[in-house]
Amino acid sequence: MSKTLTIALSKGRILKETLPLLEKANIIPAEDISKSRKLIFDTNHENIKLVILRATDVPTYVGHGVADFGVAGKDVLMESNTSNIYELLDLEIAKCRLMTAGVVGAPATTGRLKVASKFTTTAKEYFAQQGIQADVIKLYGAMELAPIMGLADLIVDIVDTGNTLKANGLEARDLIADISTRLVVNKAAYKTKYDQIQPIMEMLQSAVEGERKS
Ligand code: PRT
Ligand code: MG
Repeated sequence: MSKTLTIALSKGRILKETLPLLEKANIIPAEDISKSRKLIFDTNHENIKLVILRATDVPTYVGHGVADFGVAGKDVLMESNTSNIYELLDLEIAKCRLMTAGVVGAPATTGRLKVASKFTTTAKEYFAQQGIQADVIKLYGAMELAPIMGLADLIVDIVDTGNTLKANGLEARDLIADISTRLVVNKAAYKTKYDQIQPIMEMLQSAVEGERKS
C-alpha cells in the first residue's frame, strides 16, 4: 500500500507556472484549480493530493511534515529559514531578483540606514554581511511607497522588469539574490517515503529540462 503524498503549492503567479510543470510530470488536478474555491485537490494519482497555500505558509506546512513536498519562491524560503526541509530542485519558474532600491539620484545616506521590506530577516542578514548598520522596518505591501514617503532610505524587494520601480521614481541598486521557484521536501518524508518521492522528483526534473530546451 502506498502512502498519501501531499504537495503544497504557492497560490498566485507561482501556481500558474507550476501547474504546466506538474502536468508534464503527469500530475494533473482532478478539477480546475483556478475555477474552484477548494483548497485541497485530488489528482489523477489516487495517492497524490495538492493543497493551495499562501506562499509564505508553504515552508511551515512542509517543515511540520503535514505536506511532503512544497513549491515556493527562493525569496520565501530564505525569509522563513525553516528547518526540517531540503531544497530538492530548482523549478526555474517565476524568476526574478531580490534587490535593494532607492529614490532615483538620492544621495547616499549618512548614519544609520532605514530599510523597509517584507523580507526583514533576509534584509537584516544582508546589511549585516555588508557591515552596514540598518534599521529594518516590516511592511506587508507597496514597498515602493516607503522611500517616497520618507519612511525608509531603501527598500528590499523583488524586481523583474524594473517597471514598478521606475513608475515610482525608484531605481534598483544592489543584487541580494537571484530568485526562482524551488521544490522542497520534508526531511523525514524524504526518508520514509523515498520510493514514492524519487519518481516524482525525476519526472519534475525532466519537465524542467524540457522547458529549458523549448
Ligand atoms: O499577494 P501575496 O502577498 O499573497 O503574495 P505575492 O503577491 O508575493 O504573490 P505572487 O503571486 O505575486 O507571487 C510571489 C512570488 O513570485 C515571489 O515569492 C517570487 O518568488 C515570485 N515572483 C516572480 C515575483 C515576481 N516575479 C514579481 N515581479 N513576486 C513579485 N513580483 C512583484 C514585485 O513584488 C513588484 O511589486 O512584481 C513587482 C515587480 O515587477 P517588475 O516587473 O515591475 O519589476
Ligand atoms: Mg502580488
